[in-house]
Parts: sequence; C-alpha cells; structure tokens
Amino acid sequence: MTASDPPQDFRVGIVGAGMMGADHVKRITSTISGARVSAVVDPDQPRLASALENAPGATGYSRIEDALEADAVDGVLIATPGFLHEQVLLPCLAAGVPILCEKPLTTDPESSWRVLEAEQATGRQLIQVGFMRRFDPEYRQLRELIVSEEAGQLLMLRCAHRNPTVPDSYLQESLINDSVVHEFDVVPWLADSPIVGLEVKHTRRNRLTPERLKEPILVLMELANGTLVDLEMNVSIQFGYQVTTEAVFDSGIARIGETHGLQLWHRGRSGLAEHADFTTRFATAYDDQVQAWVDAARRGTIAGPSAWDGYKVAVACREGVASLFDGKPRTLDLPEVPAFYR
Ligand code: ISE
Repeated sequence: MTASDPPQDFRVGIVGAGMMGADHVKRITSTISGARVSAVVDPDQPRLASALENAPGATGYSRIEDALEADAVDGVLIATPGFLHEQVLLPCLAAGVPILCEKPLTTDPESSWRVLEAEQATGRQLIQVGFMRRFDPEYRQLRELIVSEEAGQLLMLRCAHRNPTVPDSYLQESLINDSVVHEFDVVPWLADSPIVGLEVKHTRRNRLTPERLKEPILVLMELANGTLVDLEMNVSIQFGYQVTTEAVFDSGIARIGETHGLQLWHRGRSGLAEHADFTTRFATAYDDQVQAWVDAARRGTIAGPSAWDGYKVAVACREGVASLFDGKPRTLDLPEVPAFYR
C-alpha cells in the first residue's frame, strides 16, 4: 500500500444473525465509517441468508472458527444469545482479534472469569462489552452533571425500565439477566461508585404478564458511596418502551429518558409518540458505540466497558437472581481487580 492508497476498511465478522445481529449488519453497512461487514456467522441458514442480503460482499459461515481460519475478519461483533458467548469469545481471543460482545459478557461469574483469564493471556484488552447505554447522549450528560456537582452531591437515583411485552423465550430470571443487567452496568458508571448491596421486591403481579412471570419488580441497590438506587423493572406495560432516570441532588433534580419529540393535538387529545422497543430508543447509542469500538479497535484498544466490567455485572446478576427468588438482601463481594484491568 502506498501513502496515496485509501485506508482499508476494518473487516467485521458478525456472529449471530438474530434481531441484534441483523440490526448491527445494517448499521455497519449503512452508518459506520471505516468498517464493513466481511463475514456473518450463524448455523441457521435462512437467518444467515437474510442477514447477508444487507452485507454486500460478505461471506457466510456456520462456525466462527471457519471465519477466523479463513482470515476473513479484523474484528468480531458477538450478537448470539448470552449462553453462547464464551464459546465464541475463546477462539476469538486465541486468534487475537478485537471483540465487541453484546451484553452480557457471559451468563455467570465463573465463565466470565475464564474469559478474563483468556484475555489476560493475550497480553492486551481485546474485549469491549456492549453495554450501549454508556453511549446514550442523555446518560452521558447526566454523568457529567453528577461528576461536576453543579446541583450538589448525588443522593439518589430513581430508575424505571419498562418494556411493552417480552418474547416467549423470556423467563423469570431474564428480568435480572436480560434486563436489569443494563442498570447493573450503567448505575455504577453514572455514580462512579460500585454496587455493594441489592434486594429485589415484588409488587402486585401485573395481570397482563405471561403466566410464567411474576412482575413488575422493584430492585434496590446501595452503592459504596452511600447513594441509594431504586429501579422499577416492568416488562408487560403494553404502552411502549421507556427507560428513565431521575437523579436527586442536594439542590436539584435531573431527569433523562422522558418522552419527547413531535407533540400532536388531535381528536381532543394531545400526545407524544413513545418508542416501541430498544432498537429505536437506543439507536444513537448503538451507532456511537459501534463507531467508537471500530475506531478504537483500529488503534489496538477498546473504547467502552471492559471484560472486567462484564465480570462485575455477572456477579451482580447472580446475586440479583438469588434475591429475585428468595426476596433476601444480598451483599456483593468482588475479588480484587486484576492489575491488567486497573
Ligand atoms: C433486551 O434484551 C435488552 O437488552 C433491552 O435493552 C432491555 O430493555 C430488554 O428488557 C431486554 O429484554
């Protein structure tokens, strides 16, 4: 290559062509600069074929090992269900490629620890975990406000995480592992203080929730700096998708995630349109996250939550699920952060 040659695009392999994987294929093809989808990996042939339609020039594989062996990718975006993450992460780490891994890192602390060990053996941080809320513009503004102490010290966070409905695959523990998992990452990041205790409480059951679920739930968290956090986790609320946070300070409050946009007065009512799901609510966050990852990966680094962050969340999820089922408060004990992640 000479100095006048255009820089090569970063070749991304997307593993998992379900809802999130297909969304990322479109995002990288149409919105992200400096990258293209070079491979899509999924054992399900119709799903693979449909994702490949949005990735001109990409090759389909049924196993990640084949894409790595063919030297078809410079980086990998993992969008399979969480229980498959470890088996995709390990060969990618062994091949030394940068990884953006959709949340969670893995589904339990033991497997997350194995991933940490494998990453440390490579000698550099290759994993960024896809906790995309850290890239949401309003979350970023709120974090800056907290850090600046413009309205005083942060005293409390009051969060709500509402889904209209959930798919059949969503089980009782998914309330924590699939949904509250986001708050377990973003709350300590916002407040710059780790979770030291948590408790899950049940309110009256929503009669519209599927038979297998008992929700909404209230999750209480205590942070090391004394901040208390409450979270309404609600997945059958029908009206739309909403994720809000109210921060209470010494001398003021701040709110993010409020419904906004075009207000319509019509047929005797006035209103704003609400999001139907997370792909639109967090579209900017997903775009910014993937762009930041691509740019950082090209420089040989990461630009977001690390595998250690993923491990901490796995520990919080284990305790959260335990409290979900027995209602008892839990304290969170973490091993010392390995020097590699300091
Ligand atoms: C889903 O998997 C997500 O990650 C969404 O962000 C979350 O709001 C939803 O509850 C989960 O099921």
